[in-house]
Amino acid sequence: MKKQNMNRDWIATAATLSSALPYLQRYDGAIVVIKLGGHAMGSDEAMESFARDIVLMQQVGLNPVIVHGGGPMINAMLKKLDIQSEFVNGKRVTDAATVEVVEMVLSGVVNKRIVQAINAQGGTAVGLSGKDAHLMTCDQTDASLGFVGTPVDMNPKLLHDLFANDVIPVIAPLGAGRNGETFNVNGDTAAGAIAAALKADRLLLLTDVSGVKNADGEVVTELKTGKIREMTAEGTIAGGMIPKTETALDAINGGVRAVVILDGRAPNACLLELFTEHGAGSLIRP
Ligand code: X2W
Repeated sequence: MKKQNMNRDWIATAATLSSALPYLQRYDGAIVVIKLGGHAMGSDEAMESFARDIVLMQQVGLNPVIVHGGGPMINAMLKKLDIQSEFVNGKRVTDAATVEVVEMVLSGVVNKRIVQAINAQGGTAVGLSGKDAHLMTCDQTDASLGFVGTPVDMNPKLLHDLFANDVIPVIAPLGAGRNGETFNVNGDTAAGAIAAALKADRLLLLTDVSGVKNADGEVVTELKTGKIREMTAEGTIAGGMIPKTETALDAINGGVRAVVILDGRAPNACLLELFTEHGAGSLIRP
Protein backbone atom coordinates (compact mmCIF):
# COMPACT_ATOMS: atom_id res chain seq x y z
CA MET A 1 0.00 0.00 0.00
CA LYS A 2 2.74 2.37 1.07
CA LYS A 3 4.73 1.59 -2.03
CA GLN A 4 1.71 2.26 -4.25
CA ASN A 5 1.20 5.71 -2.67
CA MET A 6 4.83 6.50 -3.21
CA ASN A 7 4.55 5.47 -6.86
CA ARG A 8 1.60 7.78 -7.24
CA ASP A 9 3.64 10.67 -5.77
CA TRP A 10 6.44 10.13 -8.24
CA ILE A 11 3.99 9.89 -11.12
CA ALA A 12 2.43 13.18 -10.01
CA THR A 13 5.86 14.79 -9.83
CA ALA A 14 6.70 13.65 -13.37
CA ALA A 15 3.30 14.90 -14.62
CA THR A 16 3.91 18.28 -12.96
CA LEU A 17 7.27 18.61 -14.65
CA SER A 18 5.77 17.65 -18.00
CA SER A 19 2.93 20.17 -17.69
CA ALA A 20 5.46 22.94 -17.00
CA LEU A 21 7.06 22.61 -20.47
CA PRO A 22 5.00 25.33 -22.24
CA TYR A 23 5.76 27.75 -19.39
CA LEU A 24 9.45 26.90 -19.42
CA GLN A 25 9.48 27.59 -23.16
CA ARG A 26 7.54 30.83 -22.78
CA TYR A 27 9.90 32.19 -20.12
CA ASP A 28 13.18 31.03 -21.64
CA GLY A 29 15.56 34.00 -21.31
CA ALA A 30 12.87 36.16 -19.66
CA ILE A 31 13.85 38.81 -17.14
CA VAL A 32 11.77 38.49 -13.98
CA VAL A 33 12.13 41.07 -11.20
CA ILE A 34 10.96 39.80 -7.82
CA LYS A 35 10.27 42.28 -5.02
CA LEU A 36 10.57 40.52 -1.67
CA GLY A 37 9.01 42.74 0.99
CA GLY A 38 10.08 42.63 4.63
CA HIS A 39 6.63 41.33 5.62
CA ALA A 40 6.93 38.47 3.11
CA MET A 41 10.31 37.39 4.57
CA GLY A 42 9.47 34.75 7.11
CA SER A 43 11.32 32.01 8.90
CA ASP A 44 14.62 30.48 7.81
CA GLU A 45 12.61 27.66 6.21
CA ALA A 46 10.54 30.15 4.16
CA MET A 47 13.73 31.93 3.06
CA GLU A 48 15.25 28.57 2.08
CA SER A 49 12.18 27.71 0.01
CA PHE A 50 12.18 31.15 -1.65
CA ALA A 51 15.89 30.84 -2.47
CA ARG A 52 15.34 27.37 -3.93
CA ASP A 53 12.60 28.68 -6.24
CA ILE A 54 14.88 31.50 -7.42
CA VAL A 55 17.74 29.09 -8.15
CA LEU A 56 15.32 26.82 -10.01
CA MET A 57 14.14 29.77 -12.13
CA GLN A 58 17.71 30.57 -13.07
CA GLN A 59 18.51 26.92 -13.73
CA VAL A 60 15.65 26.62 -16.25
CA GLY A 61 16.71 29.67 -18.24
CA LEU A 62 15.09 32.73 -16.64
CA ASN A 63 17.02 35.75 -15.44
CA PRO A 64 15.71 36.49 -11.93
CA VAL A 65 16.54 39.76 -10.15
CA ILE A 66 15.64 40.22 -6.48
CA VAL A 67 14.84 43.67 -5.10
CA HIS A 68 14.12 43.48 -1.40
CA GLY A 69 12.58 45.59 1.33
CA GLY A 70 13.06 45.20 5.05
CA GLY A 71 10.82 47.80 6.70
CA PRO A 72 10.13 45.65 9.81
CA MET A 73 13.88 44.93 10.23
CA ILE A 74 14.67 48.67 10.00
CA ASN A 75 11.96 49.37 12.61
CA ALA A 76 13.48 46.81 14.99
CA MET A 77 16.97 48.32 14.71
CA LEU A 78 15.72 51.91 15.07
CA LYS A 79 13.88 50.82 18.21
CA LYS A 80 17.04 49.25 19.65
CA LEU A 81 18.90 52.50 18.97
CA ASP A 82 16.03 54.54 20.42
CA ILE A 83 15.48 56.49 17.18
CA GLN A 84 11.87 57.52 16.51
CA SER A 85 10.49 56.91 13.04
CA GLU A 86 7.26 57.77 11.22
CA PHE A 87 5.74 57.11 7.80
CA VAL A 88 3.99 59.65 5.59
CA ASN A 89 2.02 58.14 2.67
CA GLY A 90 3.92 54.87 2.94
CA LYS A 91 7.36 56.49 3.02
CA ARG A 92 9.62 56.66 6.06
CA VAL A 93 10.60 60.18 7.10
CA THR A 94 14.38 59.70 6.93
CA ASP A 95 16.83 62.05 8.67
CA ALA A 96 20.64 61.72 8.53
CA ALA A 97 20.82 59.31 11.48
CA THR A 98 17.97 57.17 10.11
CA VAL A 99 19.41 56.79 6.61
CA GLU A 100 22.60 55.35 8.14
CA VAL A 101 20.55 52.72 9.96
CA VAL A 102 18.47 52.01 6.83
CA GLU A 103 21.62 51.38 4.80
CA MET A 104 23.21 49.28 7.53
CA VAL A 105 20.15 47.07 7.90
CA LEU A 106 19.19 46.76 4.21
CA SER A 107 22.62 46.48 2.57
CA GLY A 108 24.33 44.83 5.53
CA VAL A 109 21.90 42.39 7.08
CA VAL A 110 18.85 41.78 4.91
CA ASN A 111 20.71 41.78 1.58
CA LYS A 112 23.34 39.33 2.79
CA ARG A 113 20.74 36.99 4.30
CA ILE A 114 19.10 36.63 0.88
CA VAL A 115 22.44 36.30 -0.95
CA GLN A 116 23.57 33.60 1.45
CA ALA A 117 20.26 31.72 1.16
CA ILE A 118 20.50 31.65 -2.66
CA ASN A 119 24.14 30.59 -2.60
CA ALA A 120 23.31 27.81 -0.12
CA GLN A 121 20.94 26.36 -2.73
CA GLY A 122 23.71 26.23 -5.33
CA GLY A 123 22.99 29.54 -7.08
CA THR A 124 25.46 32.39 -7.47
CA ALA A 125 24.00 35.58 -6.02
CA VAL A 126 25.67 38.95 -5.70
CA GLY A 127 24.42 41.63 -3.32
CA LEU A 128 24.18 45.24 -4.51
CA SER A 129 22.33 48.41 -3.78
CA GLY A 130 21.21 51.10 -6.20
CA LYS A 131 24.51 52.84 -5.45
CA ASP A 132 26.56 50.14 -7.20
CA ALA A 133 27.65 50.67 -10.80
CA HIS A 134 25.37 53.76 -11.19
CA LEU A 135 22.36 51.47 -11.02
CA MET A 136 19.94 53.97 -9.44
CA THR A 137 20.55 57.71 -9.14
CA CYS A 138 17.91 59.57 -7.15
CA ASP A 139 16.56 63.04 -6.51
CA GLN A 140 15.05 63.97 -3.19
CA THR A 141 11.36 63.03 -3.20
CA ASP A 142 10.23 65.87 -0.95
CA ALA A 143 12.14 68.08 1.51
CA SER A 144 9.70 67.10 4.28
CA LEU A 145 10.73 63.42 3.96
CA GLY A 146 14.49 64.10 4.29
CA PHE A 147 16.70 61.50 2.64
CA VAL A 148 13.94 59.71 0.74
CA GLY A 149 14.75 59.37 -2.94
CA THR A 150 12.87 59.05 -6.22
CA PRO A 151 14.81 57.14 -8.90
CA VAL A 152 15.55 59.46 -11.83
CA ASP A 153 18.43 57.86 -13.71
CA MET A 154 18.84 54.10 -14.08
CA ASN A 155 21.83 52.21 -15.46
CA PRO A 156 21.08 48.49 -15.73
CA LYS A 157 24.22 47.55 -17.72
CA LEU A 158 25.81 45.69 -14.82
CA LEU A 159 22.64 43.61 -14.41
CA HIS A 160 22.84 42.45 -18.05
CA ASP A 161 26.51 41.54 -17.49
CA LEU A 162 25.49 39.51 -14.44
CA PHE A 163 22.76 37.67 -16.41
CA ALA A 164 25.34 36.76 -19.07
CA ASN A 165 27.41 35.17 -16.31
CA ASP A 166 24.49 33.32 -14.63
CA VAL A 167 24.76 35.53 -11.54
CA ILE A 168 21.59 36.46 -9.64
CA PRO A 169 21.53 40.13 -8.54
CA VAL A 170 20.06 40.88 -5.10
CA ILE A 171 19.41 44.61 -4.75
CA ALA A 172 18.81 46.77 -1.64
CA PRO A 173 16.60 49.83 -2.31
CA LEU A 174 19.11 52.62 -1.70
CA GLY A 175 20.16 55.15 -4.30
CA ALA A 176 22.95 57.65 -4.73
CA GLY A 177 22.18 61.37 -4.93
CA ARG A 178 23.94 63.64 -7.40
CA ASN A 179 25.71 65.42 -4.54
CA GLY A 180 26.94 62.39 -2.67
CA GLU A 181 23.79 61.80 -0.61
CA THR A 182 22.46 58.36 0.28
CA PHE A 183 18.75 58.06 -0.43
CA ASN A 184 16.29 55.63 1.12
CA VAL A 185 13.90 54.39 -1.58
CA ASN A 186 10.63 52.56 -0.96
CA GLY A 187 11.23 48.92 -1.92
CA ASP A 188 8.27 48.73 -4.30
CA THR A 189 9.33 51.96 -6.02
CA ALA A 190 12.89 50.65 -6.48
CA ALA A 191 11.64 47.32 -7.85
CA GLY A 192 9.35 49.12 -10.32
CA ALA A 193 12.17 51.40 -11.52
CA ILE A 194 14.60 48.49 -11.93
CA ALA A 195 11.99 46.38 -13.75
CA ALA A 196 11.24 49.29 -16.10
CA ALA A 197 14.95 49.93 -16.76
CA LEU A 198 15.30 46.25 -17.70
CA LYS A 199 12.00 46.21 -19.69
CA ALA A 200 11.32 43.10 -17.64
CA ASP A 201 8.88 40.42 -18.77
CA ARG A 202 7.42 40.16 -15.27
CA LEU A 203 7.56 42.08 -12.01
CA LEU A 204 6.38 39.92 -9.11
CA LEU A 205 5.50 41.94 -6.00
CA LEU A 206 5.63 39.45 -3.11
CA THR A 207 3.61 40.81 -0.20
CA ASP A 208 1.58 39.53 2.73
CA VAL A 209 -1.80 39.79 0.96
CA SER A 210 -3.17 37.39 -1.64
CA GLY A 211 -3.72 40.04 -4.35
CA VAL A 212 -5.97 42.92 -5.45
CA LYS A 213 -9.46 42.40 -4.02
CA ASN A 214 -12.82 43.49 -5.46
CA ALA A 215 -15.66 45.08 -3.45
CA ASP A 216 -16.71 41.57 -2.26
CA GLY A 217 -13.23 40.90 -0.90
CA GLU A 218 -12.36 38.34 -3.60
CA VAL A 219 -8.97 38.36 -5.28
CA VAL A 220 -9.22 39.46 -8.94
CA THR A 221 -6.89 37.19 -10.91
CA GLU A 222 -6.47 39.43 -14.01
CA LEU A 223 -6.83 43.19 -14.36
CA LYS A 224 -6.05 45.73 -17.04
CA THR A 225 -4.49 49.04 -15.99
CA GLY A 226 -7.78 50.86 -16.74
CA LYS A 227 -9.60 48.62 -14.24
CA ILE A 228 -7.00 49.47 -11.56
CA ARG A 229 -7.66 53.19 -12.10
CA GLU A 230 -11.42 52.59 -11.91
CA MET A 231 -11.18 50.54 -8.69
CA THR A 232 -8.89 53.17 -7.13
CA ALA A 233 -11.31 55.99 -8.02
CA GLU A 234 -14.20 53.97 -6.48
CA GLY A 235 -12.17 53.36 -3.32
CA THR A 236 -12.12 49.55 -3.77
CA ILE A 237 -8.33 49.72 -3.97
CA ALA A 238 -7.25 51.61 -0.85
CA GLY A 239 -4.65 51.84 1.91
CA GLY A 240 -1.48 49.80 1.60
CA MET A 241 -2.57 48.40 -1.76
CA ILE A 242 -2.30 51.83 -3.43
CA PRO A 243 1.53 52.03 -3.45
CA LYS A 244 1.60 48.51 -4.95
CA THR A 245 -0.89 49.22 -7.74
CA GLU A 246 0.81 52.58 -8.42
CA THR A 247 4.13 50.76 -8.75
CA ALA A 248 2.44 48.31 -11.12
CA LEU A 249 1.02 51.12 -13.31
CA ASP A 250 4.36 52.98 -13.38
CA ALA A 251 6.24 49.79 -14.24
CA ILE A 252 3.85 48.97 -17.09
CA ASN A 253 4.09 52.57 -18.39
CA GLY A 254 7.86 52.12 -18.25
CA GLY A 255 7.74 49.04 -20.49
CA VAL A 256 7.32 46.06 -18.11
CA ARG A 257 5.07 43.49 -19.81
CA ALA A 258 3.02 42.49 -16.75
CA VAL A 259 3.04 42.82 -12.98
CA VAL A 260 1.77 40.27 -10.46
CA ILE A 261 0.82 41.12 -6.87
CA LEU A 262 0.89 37.92 -4.80
CA ASP A 263 1.32 36.50 -1.31
CA GLY A 264 5.01 35.74 -0.84
CA ARG A 265 4.30 33.68 2.27
CA ALA A 266 2.45 31.01 0.26
CA PRO A 267 4.71 28.01 -0.44
CA ASN A 268 6.42 28.16 -3.85
CA ALA A 269 4.46 31.32 -4.74
CA CYS A 270 6.82 32.29 -7.61
CA LEU A 271 6.76 28.82 -9.19
CA LEU A 272 2.99 28.60 -8.90
CA GLU A 273 2.69 31.93 -10.71
CA LEU A 274 5.23 31.32 -13.47
CA PHE A 275 5.01 27.60 -14.21
CA THR A 276 1.40 26.55 -13.71
CA GLU A 277 -1.88 27.30 -15.42
CA HIS A 278 -3.34 28.19 -12.04
CA GLY A 279 -1.10 31.21 -11.45
CA ALA A 280 -1.18 33.13 -8.17
CA GLY A 281 -2.35 36.54 -7.03
CA SER A 282 -3.44 39.35 -9.39
CA LEU A 283 -1.92 39.72 -12.85
CA ILE A 284 -1.92 43.31 -14.13
CA ARG A 285 -1.48 43.97 -17.86
CA PRO A 286 -1.51 47.10 -20.06
C1 X2W B 1 11.64 51.86 3.13
C2 X2W B 1 12.66 50.89 2.58
C3 X2W B 1 12.40 49.45 2.95
C4 X2W B 1 11.11 48.90 2.38
C5 X2W B 1 11.78 51.98 4.68
O1 X2W B 1 12.53 52.81 5.15
O2 X2W B 1 11.12 51.19 5.36
C6 X2W B 1 11.00 54.14 2.58
O3 X2W B 1 9.95 54.07 3.20
P1 X2W B 1 9.39 46.87 2.75
O4 X2W B 1 9.61 45.71 3.64
O5 X2W B 1 9.32 46.51 1.32
O6 X2W B 1 8.22 47.72 3.19
N1 X2W B 1 11.86 53.13 2.51
C7 X2W B 1 11.36 55.39 1.84
O7 X2W B 1 10.49 49.41 1.46
O8 X2W B 1 10.70 47.75 2.99
